[in-house]
Amino acid sequence: MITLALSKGRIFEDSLPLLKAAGIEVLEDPEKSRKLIIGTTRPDVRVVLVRASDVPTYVQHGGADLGVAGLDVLLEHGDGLYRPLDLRIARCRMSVATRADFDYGHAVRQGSRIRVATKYTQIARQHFAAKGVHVDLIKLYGSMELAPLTGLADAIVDLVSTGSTLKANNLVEVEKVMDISSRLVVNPAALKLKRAPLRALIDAFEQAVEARS
Ligand code: PRT
Ligand code: MG
Repeated sequence: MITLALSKGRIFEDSLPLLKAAGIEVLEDPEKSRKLIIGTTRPDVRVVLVRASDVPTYVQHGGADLGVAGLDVLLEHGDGLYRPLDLRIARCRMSVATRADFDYGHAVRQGSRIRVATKYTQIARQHFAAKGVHVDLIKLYGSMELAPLTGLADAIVDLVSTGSTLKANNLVEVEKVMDISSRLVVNPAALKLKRAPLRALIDAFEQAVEARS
């Protein structure tokens, strides 16, 4: 049995066409069913539904053989996964945003100090360290847009897609940190034990990604 970990929402939706190209269709709609394990048209392939940020944990510890997770989630999780393939789905960018009246250019001079609220502390720490800026990181789990508006922080580091969430909260995107897309990650031990079927699946995904771009 091959177990694929996906999260509900955009990653699940965007993975469906890739699965289909690999000859796999899921037998249930996770938005309608409460099931966490979903069968597929391939009797030896099943999908487990987990929180987006739990995908690397499932794959790393063998709860799933492979999974799809955003680069943001993978960078925050750290190492321990074989990361073979950029699926180019669920694309967005990681950016710094501030209030419009905040002088970001002045705040990020070499040696200065800035307060940044984010869910993505590893990515943010790395980004400001590379600029030589001291950063006081404030870990949040959601509604980051509130932080600059309430005075909790000078800036946020968050994912941006259309930009409408920032706009609705009068925040300005002042710097792109990196482009984000989702990756197929594989458990290294599973890749040895189930080499042939996993390799075939990864190759099929790869061809589907190539065909779409
Ligand atoms: O929701 P949950 O806490 O379970 O987990 P999650 O939020 O990590 O999952 P999900 O499904 O929302 O996101 C899964 C992955 O999709 C992320 O890890 C990203 O790699 C990717 N992705 C792509 C996004 C977006 N686009 C995106 N726009 N993830 C989140 N957003 C959010 C963003 O955080 C912000 O709040 O959408 C808002 C901004 O959107 P715009 O269009 O207003 O700019
Ligand atoms: Mg979400």
